[in-house]
Amino acid sequence: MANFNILIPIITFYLLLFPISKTIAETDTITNLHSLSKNQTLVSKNGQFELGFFTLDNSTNHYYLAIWYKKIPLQTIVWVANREKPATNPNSLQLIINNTLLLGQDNKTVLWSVNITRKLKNPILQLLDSGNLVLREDNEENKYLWQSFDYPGNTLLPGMKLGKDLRTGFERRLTAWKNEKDPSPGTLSWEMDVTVWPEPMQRIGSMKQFSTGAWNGLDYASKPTRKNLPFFSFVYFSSQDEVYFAFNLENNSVPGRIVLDQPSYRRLYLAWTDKQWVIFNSLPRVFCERYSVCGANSHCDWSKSEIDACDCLRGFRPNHTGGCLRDKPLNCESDGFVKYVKMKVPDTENCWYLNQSMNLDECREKCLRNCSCTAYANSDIRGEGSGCALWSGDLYDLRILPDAGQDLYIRVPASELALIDRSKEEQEEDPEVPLYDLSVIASSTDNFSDKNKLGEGGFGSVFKGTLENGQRIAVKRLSTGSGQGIKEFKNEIALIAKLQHRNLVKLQGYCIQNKEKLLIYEYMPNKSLDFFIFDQTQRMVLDWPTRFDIICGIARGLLYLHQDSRLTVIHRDLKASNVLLDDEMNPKISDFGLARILGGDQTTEMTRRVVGTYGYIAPEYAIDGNFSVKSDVFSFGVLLLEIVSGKKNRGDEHLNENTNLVGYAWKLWMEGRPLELISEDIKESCNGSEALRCIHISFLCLEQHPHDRPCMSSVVTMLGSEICLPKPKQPALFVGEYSSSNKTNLASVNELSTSILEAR
Ligand SMILES: *[C@@H]1O[C@H](CO)[C@@H](O)[C@H](O)[C@H]1NC(C)=O
Ligand SMILES: *[C@@H]1O[C@H](CO)[C@@H](O)[C@H](O)[C@H]1NC(C)=O
Ligand SMILES: *[C@@H]1O[C@H](CO)[C@@H](O)[C@H](O)[C@H]1NC(C)=O
Ligand SMILES: *[C@@H]1O[C@H](CO)[C@@H](O)[C@H](O)[C@H]1NC(C)=O
Ligand SMILES: *[C@@H]1O[C@H](CO)[C@@H](O)[C@H](O)[C@H]1NC(C)=O
Ligand SMILES: *[C@@H]1O[C@H](CO)[C@@H](O)[C@H](O)[C@H]1NC(C)=O
Ligand SMILES: *[C@@H]1O[C@H](CO)[C@@H](O)[C@H](O)[C@H]1NC(C)=O
Ligand SMILES: *[C@@H]1O[C@H](CO)[C@@H](O)[C@H](O)[C@H]1NC(C)=O
Ligand SMILES: *[C@@H]1O[C@H](CO)[C@@H](O)[C@H](O)[C@H]1NC(C)=O
Ligand SMILES: *[C@@H]1O[C@H](CO)[C@@H](O)[C@H](O)[C@H]1NC(C)=O
Ligand SMILES: *[C@@H]1O[C@H](CO)[C@@H](O)[C@H](O)[C@H]1NC(C)=O
Ligand SMILES: CC(=O)N[C@H]1CO[C@H](CO)[C@@H](O)[C@@H]1O
Repeated sequence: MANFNILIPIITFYLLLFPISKTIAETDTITNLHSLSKNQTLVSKNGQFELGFFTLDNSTNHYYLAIWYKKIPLQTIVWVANREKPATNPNSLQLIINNTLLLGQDNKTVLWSVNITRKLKNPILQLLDSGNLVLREDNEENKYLWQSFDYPGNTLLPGMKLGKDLRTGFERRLTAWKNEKDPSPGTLSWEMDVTVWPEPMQRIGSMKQFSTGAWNGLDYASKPTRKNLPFFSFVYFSSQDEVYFAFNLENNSVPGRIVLDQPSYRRLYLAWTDKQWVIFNSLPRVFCERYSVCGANSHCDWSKSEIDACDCLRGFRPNHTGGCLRDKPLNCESDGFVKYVKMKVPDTENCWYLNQSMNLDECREKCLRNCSCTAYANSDIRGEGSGCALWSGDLYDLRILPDAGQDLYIRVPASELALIDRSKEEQEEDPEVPLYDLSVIASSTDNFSDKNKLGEGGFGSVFKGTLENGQRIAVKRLSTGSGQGIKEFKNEIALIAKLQHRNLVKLQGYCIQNKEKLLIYEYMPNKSLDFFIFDQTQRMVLDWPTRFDIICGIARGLLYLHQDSRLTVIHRDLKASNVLLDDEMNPKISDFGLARILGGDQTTEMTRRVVGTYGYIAPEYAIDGNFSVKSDVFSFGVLLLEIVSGKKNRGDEHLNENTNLVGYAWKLWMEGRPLELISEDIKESCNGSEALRCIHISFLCLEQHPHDRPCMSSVVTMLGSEICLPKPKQPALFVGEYSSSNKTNLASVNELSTSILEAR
């Protein structure tokens, strides 16, 4: 057969089977007058399948009546009659049909039986080439009184149905074997959940484990692709009488089956090629396929690494125990919908309405009219899409799929939509940023007098000013020199002005006159974070709850810069002195976007000028000049440790000469006493598990390789909930003293380091 990359040679355990039956005269039927003794088998007409007795382990003397492939030399059991009651006395095993079908032993013990309600005339038991064992009357060729396909074990064969008869309530489901040597039903099962939009569901016990999603007219959204399952094609049937899943094999000369394998808690798609069973697929495959792995009202992005895969739906925020909660309540009539693409639709347990003939507009209307409707989607994605499915309540098990899925519309309050709409308008029309006259600013700051100087930053000095109307402002006087022309400067100003978030300092205006370039910001009365956390007396002001709020605020501000604004803005110089505090101690990030104004190119990762601060700067940025959102995440990691410990990463008087804070924190972590890192001043107000979580998250942010660091949306999620965090590796202990032994590198680093700014 062809070379499939995913072929995995299969399973040795079937080799352990010990067939004990021998065919005497090949026949596919037994009648009323006969019975099948232990050394006899039935063989289907064309020799595809065989029924007989077998043992899994001849040491235990446990015998089972089973069906296996006749043409495949590796004995492969597809069905077992007496799963729960093995026969122990093999010399007296008999299958008797006499108005009933029963497997007895010693003339008294019934190991397995079939109930037939009426008296049969000339009953016949026949093994078909499909692998189906049927009981029928002699003259009724196609009317089965009982069939093994109705009682599946761990294996689904072509032609078998997995689903429910809606008239009688009769259900066909798969249950895995307990283990390789015990075919009795295990905990892993697969069945059709009959909701208004039926969905096949795999469970461990009663817990949902995995679903490919409901049938969308074309397929199951999240099933393996054609490439991975070349021989299998799927069938979905739904009527008033019956709902089921089934599969066909595209090439009849290649046997294939689907098996629930409890040791690995997977569903395997197996085909017989090259003289062995090969696994063509094994589900669930990836993190995102675990049932609702991100919790309620969130989605899992298949294309992202595990640590970044989960995110709340728009209009929701992380819940403390996992999953997401609505940010603001719905208003009913005035609500709107956010569209998601390439989605596996939510678990249909909360789907309350399905109509195959409605169109999308009617669907939206119907959802909007019912205040408890939370989402809608087409139920059939063929062509332009048709049909309508509506959900209520919390939404579970949403995935963003790489190459499948469909559009899904999630209800949000109008205010949330306004945020999205406004940014659309902004794209067309840039907001006016007020231009101030230099004389106005000069007089508001007493001609940039030293007494009004608030600080000296990387990009120039900052002054406090008071406008004539009494409004206070902060003026950043950019150090000129290189930089850009007036037009580029104005463009950048317009872009920065668009970045508006409650955790960012707001740009109020600018001034460009003579050789001055000034940025006018809202004034922050409570200075910057470093003023508090590193100061012997001021640090008392910030108790743990305040610090935790500040941490979460910084994370949200940074997330906005990286992801939620229309631009991707990399801060490049995040540090305690760039986090300002308003009158309620809310953190506001400052100096964002300045690297752009000063000529850095954000769109290419390489820049010749390294902007940043010793102690905060990520190694790949310092050494190679590579910056990305992940270098900001690194700086955030350092800041997190500083806020928790009240110590500076670099040059703290309380730390040993040879260690920095990151190294010290890692040492405590490895020694199992991370809580000793917590600043003495906040020990009383401190919530240990929150602090521990912060320390843990900081190590994830400080990973050596940018790819291993989480993105800010994951950081926000991790801060806000008690989800399990991955184990951190040793963080990059880099603080600006380059220990690289690579001479070439050292030379270029020394050049770069002249422009790396010393922390204030
Ligand atoms: C099969 O078993 C029956 C009873 O156990 C015995 O009478 C018969 O001789 C056996 N036949 C063969 C071919 O072993
Ligand atoms: C099973 O039976 C075979 C043949 O009788 C014997 O060689 C083998 O050792 C037995 N295996 C076990 C595990 O008892
Ligand atoms: C089959 O059923 C008939 C009548 O119920 C009974 O007389 C007969 O003994 C049964 N045969 C066997 C083999 O059980
Ligand atoms: C089973 O019953 C039949 C008929 O009653 C008898 O001939 C046979 O010896 C019994 N077999 C055993 C193992 O008890
Ligand atoms: C057959 O009927 C008996 C008595 O009604 C019941 O206990 C048994 O579970 C039934 N067996 C099957 C396989 O349905
Ligand atoms: C079906 O499988 C057989 C055996 O592997 C192969 O020779 C044949 O080309 C296949 N047919 C098709 C249509 O793929
Ligand atoms: C949020 O968490 C609480 C427990 O802290 C839980 O009771 C509630 O169901 C969760 N809400 C959602 C939507 O998951
Ligand atoms: C489905 O929608 C169509 C079009 O709106 C409507 O005429 C029909 O009555 C609906 N069917 C059901 C079962 O609600
Ligand atoms: C509104 O939705 C709920 C499900 O959340 C459903 O039970 C109810 O029947 C719907 N009401 C109308 C008028 O469709
Ligand atoms: C401000 O300072 C500049 C020189 O630094 C000087 O030329 C100017 O006259 C001063 N203006 C005021 C109002 O003090
Ligand atoms: C040293 O740096 C050069 C240039 O970046 C690189 O090609 C080389 O692999 C490095 N050597 C070591 C030992 O890191
Ligand atoms: C701790 C601290 O300095 N808090 C101040 C923050 O700013 C407000 C408004 O100026 C003051 O009232 C607080 O005292």
